[in-house]
Parts: sequence; C-alpha cells; structure tokens
Amino acid sequence: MRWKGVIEEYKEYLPVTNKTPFVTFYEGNTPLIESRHVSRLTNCKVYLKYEGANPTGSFKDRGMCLAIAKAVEKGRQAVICASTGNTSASAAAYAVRAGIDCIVIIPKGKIALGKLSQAIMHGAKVFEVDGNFDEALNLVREMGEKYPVEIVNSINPFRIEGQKTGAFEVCNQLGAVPDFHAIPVGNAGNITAYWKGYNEYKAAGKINSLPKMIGFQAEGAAPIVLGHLVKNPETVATAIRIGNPASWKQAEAAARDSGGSISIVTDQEILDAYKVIAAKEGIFCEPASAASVAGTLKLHKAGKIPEGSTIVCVLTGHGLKDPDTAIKQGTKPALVPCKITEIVKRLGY
Ligand code: AN7
Repeated sequence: MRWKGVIEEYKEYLPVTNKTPFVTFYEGNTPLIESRHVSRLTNCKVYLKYEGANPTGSFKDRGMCLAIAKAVEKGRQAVICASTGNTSASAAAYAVRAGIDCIVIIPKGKIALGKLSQAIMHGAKVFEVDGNFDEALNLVREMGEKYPVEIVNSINPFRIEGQKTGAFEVCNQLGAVPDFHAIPVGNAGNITAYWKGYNEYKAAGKINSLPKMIGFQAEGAAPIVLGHLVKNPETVATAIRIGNPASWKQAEAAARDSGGSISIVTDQEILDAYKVIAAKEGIFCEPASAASVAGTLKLHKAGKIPEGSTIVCVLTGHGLKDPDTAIKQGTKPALVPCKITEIVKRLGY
C-alpha cells in the first residue's frame, strides 16, 4: 500500500480534525538499518533510524507537516521559525506546499550550506541575525506574540506530536521495543517527542515496555548536562549549537523517567562517529546526528550499556546538509594527470 505520510498514517494518534489539511511530502517511513560495525564493536544489536531519508533531509519533516497543517487550519498566512538550519529547510518547503509564507531567522554564519540553500530555494524570507540560535528564538517568540504569524519551532506542540511518530515506527520496524534509544539533544524537542511516542504506544497497548532514553549534547553546547545556560555555545555540530533548550525540563524528565541519561560527547567523538558511519556503514549523516552513535559508543565503553542490548540510534539529518564539514574531514581527492598509468600506479595494481 502506498505510504500516505505522517498525518494520514498516524491520524488516530494525532490531534487531527476534519478541518486539518493533509499537508505532506510523504515524510516518515524512514529506514531502520542494522549497524553491523557498531553492533560488532559493542556486542549489541545497534540499529540506525535514518531520518535523513525524509523529504527535506531531516526528522523535522515529521512534525513540520502537522505544524504547517494546523497553522493553515487556524487561518494563518505565514509561519516563522528560528533555526540552526533543518527546521528552516523543512518549514520553508512545507509552507510552499501549503501555499503560505515562511519567515526564517538564523544565526549569522553558522548554518550549514545545504540547509541555507533549501530555505533560499523555497523562497522563505530569510534573515540572518547578529546573535546565536537562542537569541533568534527569543525574537521569534516576540514576533509570535505581536503579529499574526505561527511559530513552527518545537515550542509549537504540533511539532512534538508529529515527531512522536518516529517512536511508533521504531517499534513497528523492530517488532519490539529497543532497550536503549540514543538521540542527539539540541533544543530537546525530539527526545521529548520520542519519549511521548513510546509512552502513548504503550498506553494504546501496542508495546509493553519502554526504552531507556539516552540523549547526547555536544561538549561546548551542553546546558542540560551542566545544569546551567550556555551563553556562547560552540560545536562543530551546528545543528545542536544551542545554549538554552526550549524543552529542557521535558528532556530531563524523559531521561529520568526512563532510567536513561543525558550526557556529553566531544566534537572529536562526534566527528569520529560521523566518519565511521559513512565509511563503515555507507550511511551519510550530518555531524549532529552522529552524536547518537558517538554517545552509544561512549556509554558502552563506560560499562553503562550491557552487552546484548538492542539500541536504536536516531540519525537525525542527511550528510549532504553540511558539505563543508564533510570535505574538511575527509581525504582530499588526489590530483593526477589524466592517464591510466598514473591511476594504477597510485592504486598499487
Ligand atoms: C540534525 O533546525 O534546532 O533536540 O533549528 O537539526 O529536537 O532540537 C535542529 C536540531 C538534532 C536536535 N539533529 O534536535 C533547528 C534545530 C539535527 C538537528 C537536532 C537538530 P532537538
């Protein structure tokens, strides 16, 4: 049967009325791929939920379709978001689909190239501000209070509602509930959404246990782990360069109530995992996404994940989002004369 997209597929679990339009690019239904390499390294069963396979290349599409649909249902002509990139790419595309305007506020110079190109191409009104993501979000909150624009950051509850469907899919694809659910944490909407999804699936009688939620923040942007705001967050994983997460309390509750944790991974650990996932699994994710695998490896090493566990790592965004980091991290192509002898010499044939 043809996949109908998040709103229609999961409507019995979503706040959908007969007036909610089915705004969709057929998001969701993303692959759950066994990671042979990380499974071998950890003696666990590790699966990668490849959310980069969504239509705009990130998990944001799951919640954006619903947030945009509800904005339209409410009669809004425009949506607005602050973004480290993926939210704006998704909002811009879905706004076009729904026939409304999209306003995007981004921190200057810190948006990965692919994401910025998406917002631009979809015709969003893009403003770079002289501030970080947290300051951009404050501006957006004020705009939402004073003007008839719908905020589509994850402070919009419909974003969380849509994103929770990722948890349903993991359970359906696995035919079981994972022991651990590993996920990068930025604004903390996604860990909140997955935890909500698992709990609702359990309440609906579809599953009878819950995973331990293990969230990971980058070392230079780890307010939840540190227990205080980070004024000038910095990390190579620009998607999670956030110092004051909107869903801070909910993320702490997810970690605590599930018996999991939120902990730190360094930029180096993120980059190592980023390269391993691409080179050993053939899956290209963006740096922030690799935090889930980096963190899994770290907790396993620290003896906090028993052997034989089933672990799902969410790969939140596609590697093509951030070509600059990929090219910086990878081996440069060898520049050679266009002669077969030159090639085979270097290949050692
Ligand atoms: C690839 O686009 O915050 O903890 O403005 O793009 O739910 O914030 C992106 C976040 C992880 C963190 N991985 O998720 C934005 C934005 C990727 C991301 C996160 C983001 P949350």
